[in-house]
Amino acid sequence: MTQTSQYVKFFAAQPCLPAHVSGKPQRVVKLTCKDSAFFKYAAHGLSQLRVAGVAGVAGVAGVVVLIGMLMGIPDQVHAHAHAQVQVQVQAQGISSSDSQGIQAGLGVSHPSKKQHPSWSALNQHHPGTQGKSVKYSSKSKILRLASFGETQAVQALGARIAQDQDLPKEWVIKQIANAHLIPDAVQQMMPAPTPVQKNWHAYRARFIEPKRIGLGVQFWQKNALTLEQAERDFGVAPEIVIGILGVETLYGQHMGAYPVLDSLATLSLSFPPEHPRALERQTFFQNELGFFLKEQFSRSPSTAVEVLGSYAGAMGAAQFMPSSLAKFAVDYDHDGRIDLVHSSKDAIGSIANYFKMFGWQAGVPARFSVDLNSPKIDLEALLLPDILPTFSAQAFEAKGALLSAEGKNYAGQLALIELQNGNDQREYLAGTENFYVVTRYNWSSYYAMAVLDLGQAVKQAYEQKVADAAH
Ligand SMILES: [Ca+2]
Repeated sequence: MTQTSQYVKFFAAQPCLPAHVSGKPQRVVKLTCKDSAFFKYAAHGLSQLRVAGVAGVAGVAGVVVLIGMLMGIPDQVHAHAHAQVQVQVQAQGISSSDSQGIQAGLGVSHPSKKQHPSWSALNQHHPGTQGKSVKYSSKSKILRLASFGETQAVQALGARIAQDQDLPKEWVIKQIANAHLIPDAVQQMMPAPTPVQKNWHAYRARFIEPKRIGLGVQFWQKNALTLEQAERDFGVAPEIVIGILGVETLYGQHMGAYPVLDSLATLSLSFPPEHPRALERQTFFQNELGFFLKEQFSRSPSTAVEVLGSYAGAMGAAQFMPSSLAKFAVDYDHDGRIDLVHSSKDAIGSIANYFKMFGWQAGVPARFSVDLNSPKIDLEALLLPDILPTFSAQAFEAKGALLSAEGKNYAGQLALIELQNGNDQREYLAGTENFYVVTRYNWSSYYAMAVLDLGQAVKQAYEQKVADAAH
């Protein structure tokens, strides 16, 4: 594959055209490209538009059609389809097997590249770059450099955010100018010097272990009523919520020690240009900074506290980014405010609501086992859409992926999920539309597998404990 992937700005030639593909609400976005190239995947991160997935992108003669499942997103959001889109262009076709670069770029199936707290020790203090003016906040031990000040870049960013979020421009600029650069946040965004080989077994072992299972059982016992209520309200089973909370923050025990304003300002203004998707990521964080400031502005100054989170600005037990907080978080303990840091109920309800909004189907499995030991196996075709559910059970089997009896009866679309194990044998499974929903929380099939496996392990241990107590 070519290493010279480049970034080209696209503008939607037409606003999103509503379309219906395979019975699900989908949108087709047609984009015109100035470069003739082959596209496999594109457009994760339309700035205002949340593309839940992109599939079957066929690039010919400079036109790319993106089919994004935009689940649970209000219609008016689509009006922003003309927003600037950054699309990763690969000058060559890339097969699934050597698509590491693309996967890393997309954050799909490549957890080691994920800018996600699960993949880094959040609370570690990396001195990293030495700064002249070093500051420690009262609550955070994270190294911070001098504040940004009212530079031209700060003023331009502040003006844009003020407009996007309908906030007073002077106030926004002041907030950003007073934010401090966190060298570690920049460092965390840097691509790994040598690609890390993906290893599902190693990844799994970090999360599915006795301590995390035991604490999950305790969390379940303590929050059983809320978890049951969330299942009734949103159709999301307790073990799914538990799996997310366990993988994200050890049930709220590691929520991050980075001042969120500083992290987001740092990544909005000083994103490392070496990153293969620097422009897109920087735009993403600028957007998140806007949502964060909007939320801060809504608080009265007396209740405004320094919010801590991950180096990427994810907050609370559920590690919601500010835009997710604005769109999906709920006040589930009904105390009049959303608090994902101190309220387990708000965290549980918000996670369940997030899943529901992304199309979670109650009672439907997230995955099936699959047997690829068939002479007609067409692995390349099966892996092409990556984690996006694309094949009916029949189409899946026609391509040589044989399903369990339960899988054969599945009425939705499936994706073949490939899990690498270093140099050992790869593993495969059939991911359903619900599997895909789990990856909307974090765009990685390894992440989704860990969430599901941890939830399952906690559920078993919890049910055993309940059964033991009954005797
Ligand atoms: Ca609340």
